[in-house]
Amino acid sequence: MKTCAMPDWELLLTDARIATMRAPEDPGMSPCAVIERGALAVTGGRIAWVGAQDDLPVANVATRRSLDGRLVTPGLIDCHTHIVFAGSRAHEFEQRLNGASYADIAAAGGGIMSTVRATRGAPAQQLFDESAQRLRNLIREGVTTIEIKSGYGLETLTEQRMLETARRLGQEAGIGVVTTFLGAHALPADWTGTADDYVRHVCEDMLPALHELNLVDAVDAYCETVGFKPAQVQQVFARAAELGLPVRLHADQLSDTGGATLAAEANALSADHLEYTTETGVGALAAAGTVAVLLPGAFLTLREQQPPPIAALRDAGVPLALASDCNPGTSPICSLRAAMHLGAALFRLTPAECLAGVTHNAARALGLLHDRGTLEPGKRADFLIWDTHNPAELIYWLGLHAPVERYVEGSRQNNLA
Ligand code: DI6
Ligand code: FE
Repeated sequence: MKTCAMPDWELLLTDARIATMRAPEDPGMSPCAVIERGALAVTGGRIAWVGAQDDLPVANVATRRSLDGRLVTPGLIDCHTHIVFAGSRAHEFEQRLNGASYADIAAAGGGIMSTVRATRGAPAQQLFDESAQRLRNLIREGVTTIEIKSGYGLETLTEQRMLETARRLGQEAGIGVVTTFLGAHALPADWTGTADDYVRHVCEDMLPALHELNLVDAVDAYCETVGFKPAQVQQVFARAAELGLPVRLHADQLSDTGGATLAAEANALSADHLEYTTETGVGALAAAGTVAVLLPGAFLTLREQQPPPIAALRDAGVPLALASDCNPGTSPICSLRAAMHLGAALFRLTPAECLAGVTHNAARALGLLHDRGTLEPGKRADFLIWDTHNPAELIYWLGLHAPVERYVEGSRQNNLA
């Protein structure tokens, strides 16, 4: 009779409270069910076994350790960031506190173009060093995968340098990086042609060249009155589709431009911001399975009054993700834990929804849920061990409860300098 060989595990952690963040069988159940006395086994950078300790199979285990009841979650995923840029816009922050609007500052040559000028002028090492400081902060909080956008070059060479910097950050920090091309972020002030000419340049020159260099994992655009029109975004999305690249969209942030519907019609992985998305947009997102990425940092910084239609999105079953949107203009918040707290405090998400928003649903927004975002056998062994027992503490507290241990692909990450 064939006896099944005993599994060989490199690491077995026991006596843990494990929030696997896998989808509940019953959609009405919390996404943050905790295995009270759980065990987690790791081999070859992947999760080999996870479950109730009483159900553990007999196995050959190289290293076994008790966690004495500590909480274990999947690594955190920041699915919407602009962390690669040079320069500072702190002076604009003061101007806005003194009453100047975001549009006034942009019209006076500030705003995105201020960061574009600084980024174009920054040598690669300076761009890397300034961005690495922001990444270290996010990793210290437990980020194990991060999405990083271009969009402060608005011409090919600087967009290339931004995306190369993003790739290098992932390699040197040892975490997952997903790059997103955002050439359609703003019309560059020095562009001599029309917006349509610039969009054609994005589609015919910039995107193909950067894709050829294997620097682009997804394509994004800023669909907004101060950004690009739906018809222009559709051109960018059509080009992305020709190149076999997935899309995501900055949608309905400052006005209802039909961005959510446009994203859904393009089968976008995600539609992001959504403050002004209507019932029609919500229905389109639900039908397409597009993830709603909520960005409360920008909502807070811009002192927005209208939150996204959270209840409608929830009732329609649209997956809700949360991200830092870390950027120098509208979300100078280099903290995914702050985004989790603001998701609850400003958007009334539950603590369980906030944690699902930076794990399970964030992985889905990046098209990576098959590989990470939950603690399930076969997935990347990206996980965190916390100094608290209760997941809600991670949303409730700002500035408290850093992970005491961080694992990426089963390897413990060294403490950050
Ligand atoms: N939406 C935003 O809030 C940021 N970009 C975007 O598409 C603004 C970025 C900046 O102001 O630098
Ligand atoms: Fe953004």
